[in-house]
Amino acid sequence: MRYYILTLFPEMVLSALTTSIIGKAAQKGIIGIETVNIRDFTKDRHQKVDDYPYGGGAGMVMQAQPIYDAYRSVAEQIGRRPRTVYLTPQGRTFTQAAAKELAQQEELLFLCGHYEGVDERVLEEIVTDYVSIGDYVLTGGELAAMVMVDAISRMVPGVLTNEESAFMESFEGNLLEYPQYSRPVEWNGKRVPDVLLSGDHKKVEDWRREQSILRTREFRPDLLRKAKLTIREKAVYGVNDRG
Ligand code: 6GU
Repeated sequence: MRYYILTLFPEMVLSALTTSIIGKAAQKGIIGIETVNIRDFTKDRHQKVDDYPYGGGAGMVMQAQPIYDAYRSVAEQIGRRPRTVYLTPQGRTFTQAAAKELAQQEELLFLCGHYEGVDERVLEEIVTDYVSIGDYVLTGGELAAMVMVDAISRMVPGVLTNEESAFMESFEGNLLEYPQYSRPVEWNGKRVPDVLLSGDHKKVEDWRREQSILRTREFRPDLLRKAKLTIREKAVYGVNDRG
């Protein structure tokens, strides 16, 4: 997987993506992360990349030409037009399923917008996917691109260790994570649940499963309706198709 991130703030994007698990994967060459500074492609004498919106109104609009030329430099380098994601609150909401699907690509290009928007004509020319990371508004697409690169990279073979992937798999199936405890057995007057000290693996597994279901029912009843529960679990926890 190689990522190409078109942005006016390459340092911001690289600061997060050269650190921790994603940074390690990049160092090992399992993923590649390349930022492309849109400003490097302006033909404006004053290095401007934005202008006033036709029709009036507040804010500035990022112009088509620098973005298109930045995109073309990437397409030429890789010899084809890459899957191109435009980060926008008007896009389809990013999900784990979308992360898995995008992780199958050889390369992904992310276009990070700023100001009030991007000239529609260049979007029509290059964008294959309009994606939002949730129902709130950010000042720019960079943080959203960073979120997506993190979530997608976890799905790329070799990025997580075996232990990390096994841990993750136990939380699949639309259930939230069970609570975790470590030493000491008593902290701040609170004890670790006895079952976790019992050494009975079957009991521990059953307790964790129950905790996952109870938490999901409390915090994300919408997920519980999609979760894979046994008929018995549905009866015990009072889950039906309406939740
Ligand atoms: Cl993808 N971009 C921006 N600018 N704001 C957002 C977003 C994306 N997703 C939610 N809010």
